[in-house]
Amino acid sequence: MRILILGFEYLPVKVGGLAEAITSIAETLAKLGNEVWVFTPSHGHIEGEMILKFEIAIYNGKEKIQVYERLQNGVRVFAISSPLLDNKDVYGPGWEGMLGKAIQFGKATVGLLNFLIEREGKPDVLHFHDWHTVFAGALIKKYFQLPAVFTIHRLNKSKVPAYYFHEAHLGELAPYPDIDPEYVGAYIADLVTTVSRTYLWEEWEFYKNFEGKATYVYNGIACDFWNEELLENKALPREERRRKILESLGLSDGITFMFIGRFDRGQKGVDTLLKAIETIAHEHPSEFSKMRFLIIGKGDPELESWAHALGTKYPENIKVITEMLKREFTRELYGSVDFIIVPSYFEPFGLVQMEAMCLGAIPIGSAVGGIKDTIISLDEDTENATGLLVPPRDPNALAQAILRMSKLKEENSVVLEKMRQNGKKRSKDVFTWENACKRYLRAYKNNIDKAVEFLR
Ligand code: NHF
Repeated sequence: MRILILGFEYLPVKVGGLAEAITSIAETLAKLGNEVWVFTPSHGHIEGEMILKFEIAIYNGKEKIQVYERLQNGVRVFAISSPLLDNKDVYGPGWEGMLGKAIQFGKATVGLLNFLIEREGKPDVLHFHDWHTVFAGALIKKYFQLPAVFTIHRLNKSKVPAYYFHEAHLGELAPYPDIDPEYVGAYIADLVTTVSRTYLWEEWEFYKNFEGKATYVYNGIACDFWNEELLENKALPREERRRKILESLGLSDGITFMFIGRFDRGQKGVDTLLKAIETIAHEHPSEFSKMRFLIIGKGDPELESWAHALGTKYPENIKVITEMLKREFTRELYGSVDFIIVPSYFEPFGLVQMEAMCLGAIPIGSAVGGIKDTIISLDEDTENATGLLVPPRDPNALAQAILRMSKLKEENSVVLEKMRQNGKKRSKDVFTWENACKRYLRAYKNNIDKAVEFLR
């Protein structure tokens, strides 16, 4: 099949998990024998050969567009460049800049597809990702009528004034003053997918509007990178790796829990973890003295200073790192610590629990979205458990879970070793990009099961 993918992030340009997901989908589809074209804004990453130059009409003026083509791991990547699209702020500059980029990208994709179709014929399917590519997806649907799949990695629920749809030459899709672009994307698509089954049902208020064409396709995890074989100290026993890495961070050895993620107020739940740690420190001081917490990430300044204050209060137990870590070092951490805490309020799929499982760290995660679907909880199935699920936004429940796992660890329980092995197996065998892409290939042909309310 020839597949056209639209993504606002594509590696090496990366803000969050989206770039990893779209790049893995494109490369795996290519590996499975498909011809894959990716259209993406340059965001200042200019690489490859300039293949096309043209102008688009924009705000009563003209904008010069240039397209650069490169071959990246079997995928033809077309980076679209203009003074605005070259801005390094992927989702900006500002809200105006963001919308300007989305519209320019949309109009430019039509010019590029006109050019390619004349030379090579048309793609069999269009696969566009998240709301930023909706203008582009809708324009391609309008001018080329390709079968289209819209994948939502995370609902944004924003509103865009109808004026921008008129500017994008899509006035017919904007009958109200304020329009949610995700509705438009799902409306023009033939199939709408999101990245886990639980997230789809959690957001049924949105997806029910598209019942009959809504379904899910799980992401995968790149086990070739998140792999124990690549650990620097792979020959050492895990406990020894833990001792060494804690020492390098200025901590003595102990039962180690790690959080890694954005410090935000709306999704990742670092506040739930900080409260849970405070509870354990106050109410269970002797257990707390055996615990080590690595809290890694950055974002909201108040959350950062709360974390730092805890780190200063309990320097023997808590290490806070608010700087970007190299992926390789993060891998060493996953391969050394005992537990990973993923306290998200919601999580469409979630990479952290997957990376943890690949490297034998046991996840303790909120029972939401992709976390719930990828972790088999000790409370559900002792034999096949890969981690522990806790209710979201509940610091007391999280504190109890941490105490419980710490006790299991202290008793040197065989249960934990089994969980580690189960997690490695599940991440390697079930959540592969190959499985994800085989399902997308079925989605492209609409040969796929749907979310059905009366069968729920
Ligand atoms: O893993 C890639 C990522 C997800 O849960 C994640 C999210 C955004 O919030 O699909 O997209």
